Amino acid sequence: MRQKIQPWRHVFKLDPDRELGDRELEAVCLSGTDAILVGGSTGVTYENTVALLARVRQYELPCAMEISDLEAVVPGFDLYMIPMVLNSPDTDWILGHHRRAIERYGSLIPWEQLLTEGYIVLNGDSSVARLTGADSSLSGDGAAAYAQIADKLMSLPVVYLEYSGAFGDMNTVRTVRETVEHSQLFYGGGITGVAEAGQAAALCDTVVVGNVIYQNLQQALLTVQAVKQTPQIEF
Ligand code: 1GP
Repeated sequence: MRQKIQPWRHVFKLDPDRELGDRELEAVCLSGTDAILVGGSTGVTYENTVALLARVRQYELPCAMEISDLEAVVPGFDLYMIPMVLNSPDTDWILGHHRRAIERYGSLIPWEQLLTEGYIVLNGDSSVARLTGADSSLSGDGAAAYAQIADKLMSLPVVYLEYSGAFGDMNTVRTVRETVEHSQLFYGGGITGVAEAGQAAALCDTVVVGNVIYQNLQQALLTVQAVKQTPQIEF
């Protein structure tokens, strides 16, 4: 793996709006994953985020929050991931909410704990696509152009290919991979087992696994080693 800002290869994304039992949470946190990312597109509140953070804090792994709603920002995470949805036509999702956050919180913002993600939303049926109106009908070259805006024009630390809920087009992911030089490339979406985990891991720096935790925990746990044992293809 190339030297990246976060040495994370595998991340589990937990949704504060979904139920996960104590035993299941323990299995997730002791699975060998590199970090827990707390976030979701809908139903995330201050209360359910605090509650989930407190439970994850029983374990030693890093816990980051991906901010999607200003009202739900909770202090105490190790890191805050800030999405800028580059392929949304609504500038609120690129910098509008961000401007309001800075106006509201100003000097309270722990800048050194923030990591900006150049989000490219590629599954039109996902909640995040509906919420942001993202143009997810992009070709590989279109997605790669947005990725280069993040990587080369904006120097964002992270490019996040977000297929939430559906496994992505690996040709598109490959095209993006070929063009991203500096940003850490995250992939998330539709990983339900080791085969998909391995494919995404070959092309991306960091693989995010979400939904399957709630659908088939055993398969979810197997993705950890699948990702970690897969070498990245060098381009
Ligand atoms: C969602 O990218 C993550 O934000 C992971 O996607 O839930 O489909 O695994 P899944």
